[in-house]
Amino acid sequence: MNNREVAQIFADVADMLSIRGDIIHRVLSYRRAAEAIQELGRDVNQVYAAGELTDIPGIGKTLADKIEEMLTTGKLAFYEKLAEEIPPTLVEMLKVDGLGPKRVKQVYETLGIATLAELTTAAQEGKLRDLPGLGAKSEAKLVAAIAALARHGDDRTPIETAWPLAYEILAELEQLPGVQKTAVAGSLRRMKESIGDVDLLLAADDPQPIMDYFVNMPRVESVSGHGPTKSSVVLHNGMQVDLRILPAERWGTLLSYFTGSKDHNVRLREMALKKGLSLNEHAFTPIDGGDEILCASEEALYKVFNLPYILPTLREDRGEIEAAQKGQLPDVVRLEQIVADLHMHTTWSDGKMSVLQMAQAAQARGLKYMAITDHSHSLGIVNGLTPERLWQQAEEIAAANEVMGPDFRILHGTEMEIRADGTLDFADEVLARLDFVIASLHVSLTQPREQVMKRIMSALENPHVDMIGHPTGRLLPDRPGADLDMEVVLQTAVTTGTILEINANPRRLDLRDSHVRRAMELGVTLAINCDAHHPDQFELLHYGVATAQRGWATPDRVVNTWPLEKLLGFLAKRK
Ligand code: DGT
Ligand code: CA
Ligand code: CA
Ligand code: ZN
Repeated sequence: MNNREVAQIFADVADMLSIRGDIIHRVLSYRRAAEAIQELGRDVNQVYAAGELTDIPGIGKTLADKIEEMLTTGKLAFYEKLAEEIPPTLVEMLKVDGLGPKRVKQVYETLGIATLAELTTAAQEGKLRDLPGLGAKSEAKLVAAIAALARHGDDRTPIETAWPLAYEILAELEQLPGVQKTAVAGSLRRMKESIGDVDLLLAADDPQPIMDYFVNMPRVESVSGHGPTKSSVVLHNGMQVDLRILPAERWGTLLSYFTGSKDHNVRLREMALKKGLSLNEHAFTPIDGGDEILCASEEALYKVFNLPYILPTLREDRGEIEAAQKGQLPDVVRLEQIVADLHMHTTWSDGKMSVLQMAQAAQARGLKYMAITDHSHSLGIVNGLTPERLWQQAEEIAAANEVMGPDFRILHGTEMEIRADGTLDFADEVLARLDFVIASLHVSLTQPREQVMKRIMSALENPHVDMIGHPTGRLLPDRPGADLDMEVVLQTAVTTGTILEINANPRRLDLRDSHVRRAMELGVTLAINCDAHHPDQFELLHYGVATAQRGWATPDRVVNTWPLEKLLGFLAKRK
C-alpha cells in the first residue's frame, strides 16, 4: 500500500466512527493520522522499514501497529470489522454540504440508504421529507447540495495546496549543480484558483542528472514519464508534477510555451505564422528556411511581435493581446503597491494575537495602516463582540496606536454579521462611531437567491457599511457560496459606493477573478485583504493580488494602495 491508500483507510475509519457515534477524540485521532500520512512527503513504506513510524506526528504505538498491518498484509482487520456495521459507502454521503454523521446514520437505519446514488434518488422522489427533523425544505436543499457536489467534484488541486508544494520542490531542485534558472509555469504561474497539474521548468546544459534526481525524490510515489528533457511524476498526495529542462538561451520560448494558457499560445502562434515564423517551446523558426530566432527571455519573445511584456496572470486570451496591440494593456495592481490591510481578527474574537501584535507584524511587512475587524456578537461560536466589548476594544486600539507612533495607524472596525433574516448585528449609532465597517455573510448561505439577495442588499444600502467581506462566502474546493445575482450586487456597489473585497485567503479568493473583471468594467471600488487570524496569514496577500490581476484590477481602484488620507476622505464622503 502507498501513502494515499493508507491515508484513505484512516480517513474512512474516522468517518465511519463518526457515523457510528464514537467519541470525537477517537475520530480525530484517525483523521489526524490520515492527514499526517497524506502530508508525509516520504514513502510510508520506507518510514516503516526504518522503524520510524512513531516519529510521525500523531502516530503512536496503536496506529503504528495498524500501519504495519496494512503495509505487510495489504488490509486492516479493524476496518473490515467496522465495515460490517457501518458500510464504507456511507462515507461519501458526508461530502454533501449540510449532511452530518447523525443524519447519515438516520437515513441508513430508517430507510436502508447506503450510497450517495440511493440518497440522490430518494431525495428526488420525496422520500426523505417524512424523516424526523427533515422536511420538504431541507430535502430540496439536499438535492441542490448533491448537484453542487457533482459539479465541483473534479480532481483539480486547490492553489492553496499546489503553490507551497511546487515552490518547495523548485527550491530543492535549485540546489542541484548545473541548474541555471528555475520557474513554475502552467496554471500555477497564471495563479488560477485550482491547478490540474504542476508544471516546473529548469534551464541547464546537462539535464540528465537533474531528471534522475527529480524522479527519485522521496516525495515521488510513481513515475509516469522519464526522459532527458521531460519527466512526469505523481507525488504521495496524488498531485502530478511535470518537469522540463532546456538550455538557458531558449528560456523565453520555453517559459512562454509552458505558462500558457493554451488559448494565449494559440494566438501567439497565429501571429507568428503571419510573420512567416513557426513558434514552439524551442524557438521561432522561419517557415521558408533560415536560422532559428532564440529568445532568452519572455520580453524578447513579445518583442518579436512588437508587444510589451504581458503578465502571466493576464494570459488567458481574454482580450490581453488586443489590449497590448493597442497599447492599452492595464497597468494592474502589484504586490509592492499594497500599503494597508482592512480585514483582520485578534484574540477579541477568533484571532490568535493581540491588536498590538497584529499591528507590529503588519508594519514589519511594510504596511502603513490597517483595520482591526473582529466578528460581531451574533456569531457566538467565534466569540463575536457586543457593543460593550467593542468600546472596550476601542481603548486597547487607542493604546496600541500610542505605542505604534505616528508612522502607523490602526483603524477601529468590525466584521459585522449580516444575519439570516437580513438584519445587521449593530445599530446605526454603533456603526457611526467606527472607522471602518465590514458586513459579511457567514450563516445560512444556502438560502434561496431571493432571500440571500435581500440580505446582501440591506448591507449594501446601509450607508454605514463601508465594505462587503468575501461577498459570496464560498470556500474552495467544494462549498459553492451564496447564490447571489452578482450583476445586481456589483451594480449596486457602484451606486452605493460600497467597497467589495477580494479576500486573499486561497480558500476564498472571493470576489473571484471573473467577478473582479466585471467589477472593473462597472466601476466598483475594491479592496484586497488577508482576513488574517494570525500574522503568518499576511503571507497570503499575493493570492489576492494575483486574483485582482486576473480581473485586470488597477491600483487606482484598489483602496489598499491608497495613502491613509485618501481612504479616510473616501469614507467620509460616502457617509
Ligand atoms: P492545468 O494544468 O489544467 O491547471 O492547466 P495548464 O494551463 O497548466 O495546462 P497543462 O499543464 O496541460 O499545460 C501547461 C501549458 O503547456 C499550457 O498552459 C500551455 C502549454 N500547452 C500544453 N498543451 C498545449 C497544446 O496542445 N498547445 C499549446 N499551444 N500549448 C499547450
Ligand atoms: Ca498544469
Ligand atoms: Ca502539465
Ligand atoms: Zn474575517
